[in-house]
Amino acid sequence: MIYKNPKGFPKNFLWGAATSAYQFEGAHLEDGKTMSIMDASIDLKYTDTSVASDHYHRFKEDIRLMNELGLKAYRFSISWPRILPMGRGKINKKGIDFYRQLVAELKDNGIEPLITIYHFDLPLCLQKEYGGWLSRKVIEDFSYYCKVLFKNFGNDVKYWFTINEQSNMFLLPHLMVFNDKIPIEKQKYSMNHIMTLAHARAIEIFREMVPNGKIGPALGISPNYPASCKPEDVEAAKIADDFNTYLFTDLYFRGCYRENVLKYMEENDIVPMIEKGDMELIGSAKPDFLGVNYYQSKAVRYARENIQNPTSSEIIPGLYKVVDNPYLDKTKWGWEIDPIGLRILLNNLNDRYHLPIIITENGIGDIETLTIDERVHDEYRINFLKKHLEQCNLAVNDGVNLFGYCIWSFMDLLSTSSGFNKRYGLVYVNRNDRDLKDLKRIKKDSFYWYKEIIDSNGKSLENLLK
Ligand code: BGP
Repeated sequence: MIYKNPKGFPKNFLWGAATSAYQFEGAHLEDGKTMSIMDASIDLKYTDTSVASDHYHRFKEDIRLMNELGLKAYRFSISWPRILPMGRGKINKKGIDFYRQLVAELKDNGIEPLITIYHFDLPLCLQKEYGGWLSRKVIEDFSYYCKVLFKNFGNDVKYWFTINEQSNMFLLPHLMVFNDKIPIEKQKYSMNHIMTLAHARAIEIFREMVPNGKIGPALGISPNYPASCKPEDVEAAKIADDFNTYLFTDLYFRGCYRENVLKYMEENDIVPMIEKGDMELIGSAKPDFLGVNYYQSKAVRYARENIQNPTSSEIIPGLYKVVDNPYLDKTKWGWEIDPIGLRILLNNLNDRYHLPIIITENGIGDIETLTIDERVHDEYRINFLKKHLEQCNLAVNDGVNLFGYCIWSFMDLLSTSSGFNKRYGLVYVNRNDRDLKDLKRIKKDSFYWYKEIIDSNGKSLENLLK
């Protein structure tokens, strides 16, 4: 539905951009920081996190660019092993100092800091000691880490995200570390339960320590369409949403497991250990908002029980399997580009939970090189962002309480799957996977475009869309 007299974006809308520590900072073993599981990941070809975009050494220059862009908000994550090199116990003062300077510099430039507490980078020592997210011991260590952050930054930072993309053990299992002696499916549901408890504890502690702050999860969501109007496919799409989205959001916002997911776990003997008090804790932690990372939608059809070797996370035999959507273009990495899917998703989430929503990540990765006159003409990015923002605006008109939008990413950084070969930034970083070059920052065409959008609080979209 298109409105005849649409309203614009809300006043004080948080026009933002995002990054994460291991993808952006570099200095992975500097000033007391130890390795995280992402620094040590052997499964990911491109995770040489030692320099990344060198933000650790250039954050002042980077914030000057954010200021020039006119950013209202900047979402970044804190590196747990930079704050607590042993995962717990002794605090690394240099780590605290770095983020303190970062927050102060952002605020001096009128930019609202949005902190993600956990973005994939568990201290490696905790992985080695007790298996990381597979052990309930991590809940206590995560709670301690949260207390350190809230104590040091709670007065200065209003918006917090607990865990980025909790769904990763299901959707991107290569980002997790599994124990090869326990069936993987069992571990995934177990880790999910433990992460949900850690998220809930973080909120409980936050309420005591940061009474005026706001906190919520940031979830990666790809909504599912039925590949046809065959009732089996429609049902399959609903189930795919249950397993890939509502499993998590119902735990966060309703404090319970979805019945059908619970039955599936029982029938497959993969129910996590749910101890006395767990569901009470999960139910009592009420987030203030939901962060949504949106890149693509999926089309699914019903999948037979007897599919051979269902290796991909995109198939659950007997339930659904992901198929091509012939109506959508794809990125070079096969991600289906679907701006309207974002509007549909925002409306579904709003109807279901009635909570404020912020887009914590949205963007497009591509292979990019500089022109001779040192420019990057990224019209495809402008086009992608423009179309997604238009749908955000329509969602606002539909009644969704959308209070911010963060582009992934502010500047080129290490793509989790493809290093610097896949760039997302509004600002180019002059390096590639083989050669660090001079790491010079160069504004892409999309930088100037986004600046106009921010300056006009989204009004320039109307002109640009004609
Ligand atoms: C999200 C992550 C980000 C980022 C992004 C793009 O899942 O939260 O950290 O990596 O996806 O993914 P990729 O770099 O694999 O293209």
